[in-house]
Amino acid sequence: MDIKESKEQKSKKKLSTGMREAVSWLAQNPQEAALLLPSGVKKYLKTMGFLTLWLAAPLIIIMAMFTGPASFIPSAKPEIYVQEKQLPADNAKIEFIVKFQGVKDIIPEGAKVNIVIQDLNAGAYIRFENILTKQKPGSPEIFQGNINLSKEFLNKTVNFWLKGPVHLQRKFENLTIVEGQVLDLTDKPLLPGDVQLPQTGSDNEISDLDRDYLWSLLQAAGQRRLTAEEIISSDLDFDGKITSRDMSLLIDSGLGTKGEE
Ligand SMILES: [Ca+2]
Ligand SMILES: [Ca+2]
Repeated sequence: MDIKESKEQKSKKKLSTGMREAVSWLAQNPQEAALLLPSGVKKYLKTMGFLTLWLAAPLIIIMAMFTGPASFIPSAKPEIYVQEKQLPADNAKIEFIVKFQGVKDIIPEGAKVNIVIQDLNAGAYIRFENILTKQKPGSPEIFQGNINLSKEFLNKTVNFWLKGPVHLQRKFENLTIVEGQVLDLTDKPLLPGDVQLPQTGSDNEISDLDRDYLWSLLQAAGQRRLTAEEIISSDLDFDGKITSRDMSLLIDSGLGTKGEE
């Protein structure tokens, strides 16, 4: 009994030693080991390797997006960059300058205007809304802006309408817009006083309604803090406040004055 057991133990020992040696040889000689593997096993290992790679790659990318450095996430381009990139080939970038009567302070935010251009021969119209203009350094009343104008309106006789946020509309007749030339509209300043009424907005006329609403805001400004909407609606000199200066500008423009149609 003892002898039999000891024989079995001996053969087990021999087998396990042999296995250990074989495994260690395979580990040290991977190229020879690969040659010894049956082709089915090799194919299986290859497939598993590919699968792991393809499954892991998207997972690694997703993890990097959430945990990696901020630079990995594509950053939003500034608006102006996008606008210039998207300028179609048949458009021209036209720079214009405009005069807002009564502006005295430095206005970093700029002011927005609406523009309509009509080709007098073809009859075609084009409209631009909320075009941002920026104050020119050293000239508080002069603001500069750009429009991406279809080339069909260049070198033609056009009518040009311009309206400021709280200003009467101006009409510039028989203009010719030339690419590369600044369109100077400062000879007819935009007159302030057509305030944005809470219900009806502006109507291209300076009336009692504009004056009364501005007056009510002047009174309210002494009692409470005005809302941003209230200030924007009637801030005729863009200084961020409703003061008696805004009322003076409205009166100077003239009660009953209408914008040019
Ligand atoms: Ca009005
Ligand atoms: Ca003001």
